[in-house]
Amino acid sequence: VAGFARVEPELVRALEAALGAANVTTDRAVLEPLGRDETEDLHGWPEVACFPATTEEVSAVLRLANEANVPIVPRAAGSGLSGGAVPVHGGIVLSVKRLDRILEIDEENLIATVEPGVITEKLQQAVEEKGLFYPPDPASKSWCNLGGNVAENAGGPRCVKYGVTKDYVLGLEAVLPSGEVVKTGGKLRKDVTGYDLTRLLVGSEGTLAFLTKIILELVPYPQERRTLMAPFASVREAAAAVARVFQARVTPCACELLTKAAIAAAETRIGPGFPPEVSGAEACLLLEVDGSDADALEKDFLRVGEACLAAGAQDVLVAQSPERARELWRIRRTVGEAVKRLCRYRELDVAVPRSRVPDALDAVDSVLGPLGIRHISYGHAGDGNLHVNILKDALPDAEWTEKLPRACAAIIEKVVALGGTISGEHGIGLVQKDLMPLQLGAAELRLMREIKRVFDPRGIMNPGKLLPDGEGRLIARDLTRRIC
Ligand code: LAC
Ligand code: ZN
Repeated sequence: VAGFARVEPELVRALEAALGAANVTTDRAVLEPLGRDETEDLHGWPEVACFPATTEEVSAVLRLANEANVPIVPRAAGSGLSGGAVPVHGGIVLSVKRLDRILEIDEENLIATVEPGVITEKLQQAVEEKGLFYPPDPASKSWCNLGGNVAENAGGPRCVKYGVTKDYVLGLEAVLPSGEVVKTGGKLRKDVTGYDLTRLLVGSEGTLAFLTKIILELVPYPQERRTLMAPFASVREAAAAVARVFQARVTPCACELLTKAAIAAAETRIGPGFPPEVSGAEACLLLEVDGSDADALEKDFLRVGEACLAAGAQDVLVAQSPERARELWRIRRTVGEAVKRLCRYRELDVAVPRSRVPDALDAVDSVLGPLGIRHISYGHAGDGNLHVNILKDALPDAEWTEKLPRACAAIIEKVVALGGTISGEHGIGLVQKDLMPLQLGAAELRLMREIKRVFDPRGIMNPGKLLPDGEGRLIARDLTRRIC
């Protein structure tokens, strides 16, 4: 894609005419926070921010941007962890802030229709009041937006039983860079008419279109739940126990692996909260089972606990009340943020088949150990999804910059060899795009580039994200082999 145009005063005036002057700003104090998300070390500057309130207004902005060849960066809450919302080429940040209505909770069809700016937990609370459940629960659920969740195909602890965001999106309304409005899917659980454009747009990280309406499937709210913790004497044992839990033929609604360092980081930040037997152990599994039948749940709960003990757990502790369970989950949800405040870091978000979680952890150790680089890894082990936080600690800047890309590439090569993937839930965005050729072949990458061109011929939608910059411009494979 050739260079983009700058945002000229004439374009700002046209945007103001379309949205009203109050909903368009070039004020640097407003633009500054819109230049970053939750990914460390990244900051861009949008030239102008737009706050549309209707699909028609979104369409007007996209049409103007496309005609002027100016980048559009869709923006929801900015909770992303791969730099997807960072405006690296300037241009227009197009916010979902005023598109924040729950349009309908259809209790006959168990379907919600929302605008992209609705806070995830707000929808969850609204449907829960009606005995319904929207399960995907990213750690940032109290402030992230459904539009961002759909754009990134967000996950979370409960996805191990209930599936990730894409499993709930039945339909979308989206605006193409041309300004055309497209509708995909509908209030339909069965719909095989043509290519599945819904699935294509989910997880497209704002690089294809701007989402204006989302149709989401709901399920009955599971009234009963039990939360348990199993401490282990080693990370390896805890990791190996994960597959054993599922072999007991129970699907827990969460199966999280936490290491001692991960727990310590969270407890240092918000105060102690885990039982001492757990915080003192090398690692633990945080598990939850849920359902609507208390007796059946009790059986599942016992099977999970027994599977942990059979796999070598030092103990199995049960949260005594819903309040206690909530406290444990609050600590779990703080881990990511707490680890990221320790020092400079780079996070990988790999996923492997769950039985390979111990091998994935070994792979990380085998690459970082010899380099003397520490990592804090934790996450959705039941999904085989680990957040590997590689810590800079006191490593000099030059060494960090030199070693980090090769270490990341070496880890990803090993993960891919285990049947794994670069990103389980945080997306590719800016920080992982150069790793893509380690997993995808030339044909797959070509298809993705061509899909991008069909939706967005001028390349204005969230430029610089998801796809690697140039064919073959990657860290040489031999080089990565050399260090591991
Ligand atoms: C978590 C987020 C960071 O699982 O995905 O903590
Ligand atoms: Zn996560």
